[in-house]
Amino acid sequence: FLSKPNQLGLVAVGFSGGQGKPGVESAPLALIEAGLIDQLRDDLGYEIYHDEKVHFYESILPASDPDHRGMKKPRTVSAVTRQLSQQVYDHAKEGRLALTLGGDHSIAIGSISGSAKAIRERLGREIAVIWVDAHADINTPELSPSGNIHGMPMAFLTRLAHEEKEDIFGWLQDDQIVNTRKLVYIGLRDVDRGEKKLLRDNGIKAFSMHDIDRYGIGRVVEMALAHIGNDTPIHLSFDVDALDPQWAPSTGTPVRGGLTLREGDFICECVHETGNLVAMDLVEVNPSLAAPGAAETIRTGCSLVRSALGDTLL
Ligand code: B3U
Ligand code: MN
Ligand code: MN
Repeated sequence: FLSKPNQLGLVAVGFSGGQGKPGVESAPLALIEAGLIDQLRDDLGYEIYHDEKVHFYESILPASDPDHRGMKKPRTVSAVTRQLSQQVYDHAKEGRLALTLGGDHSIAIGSISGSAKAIRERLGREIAVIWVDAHADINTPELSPSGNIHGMPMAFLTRLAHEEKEDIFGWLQDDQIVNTRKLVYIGLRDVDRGEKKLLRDNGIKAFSMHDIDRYGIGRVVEMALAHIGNDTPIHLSFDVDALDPQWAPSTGTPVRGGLTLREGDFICECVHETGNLVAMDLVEVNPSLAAPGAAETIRTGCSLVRSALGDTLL
């Protein structure tokens, strides 16, 4: 599905406004300083398209941003994701693989809407989303226990949540929306009551840690890929908190009982092997939390991206 499979479009997003803890905005620089871009260029052979900066979007942030429907910083998150959507679209429209380094998970509203639109225009196809996370991030504003928009991106991307106001995600057009049948979760273990009902009522496919214990990661990935179909462009949205805190302690909402590093890398390797990956997000690395574990978490993040982009063990 990529017309230029060896070109990688990179967007570094220094954004933390989808949740309350500062520090996650410094992850893109930390990942780059750990050598991620060099590894992708020198070891995996990608031609990297990157504007050489981390975006903080200072010039487009609203002066005032009161809560709306319980959402915190709705206009800020909306403005940033709208801009990011265009950036990812510009890469994906060229037929490049689009890699977004966050930032908190609210930025997926931008990255996924951008790749969905580009793939529709370029190929007339719907993308599938593989969402790897401890959390389902599909709260509607009314269901959300926190008001943090990083717990809501999949609700807006599927239109389970809708808002008319142009400056609060009203800019999302039909061609940027994801079909609930093309969404699959892996790694869930901290899902809110309202989200569970939403997943059930809408028949959304989800593999929890329980499923991974029961079937093993091999069969779970097989079933997840079978669900979306083997001829479908894939956007992989990877929240580092899917991994056990042992491997990714420096993240805003760590949840025990998660994936091992190998299980995380394995998911990414299998997605790469499909040949259908068109875009990836890596989010929720927060180098300022659990400071002793920051370096470990950054290493984990680099490993996940390399695995999805074609690094192999042999
Ligand atoms: N589901 C909760 C908690 C949460 C979601 N995503 C993260 N935490 N990282 C919420 O606030 O929506
Ligand atoms: Mn998430
Ligand atoms: Mn999460």
